[in-house]
Amino acid sequence: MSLLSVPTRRRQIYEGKAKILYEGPEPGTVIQYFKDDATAGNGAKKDVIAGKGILNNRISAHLMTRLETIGVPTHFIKSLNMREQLIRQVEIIPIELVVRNIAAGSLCKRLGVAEGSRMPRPIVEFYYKNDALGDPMVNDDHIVTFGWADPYEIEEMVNLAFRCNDYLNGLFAGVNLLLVDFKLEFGRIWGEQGELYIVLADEISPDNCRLWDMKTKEKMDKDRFRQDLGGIMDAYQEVAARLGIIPREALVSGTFNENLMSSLEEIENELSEARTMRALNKTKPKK
Ligand code: AIR
Ligand code: ASP
Repeated sequence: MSLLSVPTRRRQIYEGKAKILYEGPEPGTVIQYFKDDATAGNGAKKDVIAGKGILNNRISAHLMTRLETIGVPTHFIKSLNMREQLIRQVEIIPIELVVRNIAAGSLCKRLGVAEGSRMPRPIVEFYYKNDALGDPMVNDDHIVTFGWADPYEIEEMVNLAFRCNDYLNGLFAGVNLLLVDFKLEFGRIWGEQGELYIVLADEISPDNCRLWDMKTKEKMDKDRFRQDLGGIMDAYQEVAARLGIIPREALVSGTFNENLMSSLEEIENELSEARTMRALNKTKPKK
């Protein structure tokens, strides 16, 4: 057992449906722990999918690191172990941004559009992040009027969401996956002079992206759980394998090879070290 996997006593800041946040080692940092819990219908449906947290931790670390390379600021600092990542402490903006390229899910239910129809341009929707209310859809007037975010913040979030969409569409298409839609959350960080930064937060994984196989249109995301299609772990593992973050040898149908996965921590941290260097060069230019 590596040192990293020995549980330590830490203060828990928050427990959500799929993740737990703990106080980080330094001020301004937080440890994000990925649970195996899956919920749908605002918690009405619940299960534990062994290994899901490990895959989502890896997939999210990978995608956030890639997004940093195109200049999208994120909360991700580095992977710590199979289930945990070090992130920047942010104040979460209570708005979920959903970007849709192809009609699916609640859009089809609400508007009677056929699942699978491609929209002429991507659609962005806002939802108020509030479990008690079931995350209702809102517009920018609601967001500003109720003080959840100001117009500049909304503009920045929408711009970042479109950049993520462009980049992730290409990245997934490269591995024969169709990015149908996805949900993003953003957070605020204040700099030393009181300046505000909006950064991508939460996670990007098959829990909050709809991903279909390009050819067969097979669903490879949380809809397998929501719609009782089975094969959730196989689908999540296939996504990770196609992205090149777990080797095909690590795939075991219906479960996962924990030993092989733990040997992959180094890969992710090589990536995040490269990212840290880029960030340093940017904030501390040589004079
Ligand atoms: N989503 C929204 N709330 C929670 C999540 N995970 C994601 C879904 C889907 C997109 O947002 O995973 O990718 C749109 O969801 P829906 O249900 O509005 O169609
Ligand atoms: N995560 C939300 C829930 O637990 C919505 C979903 O993903 O379906 O209900």
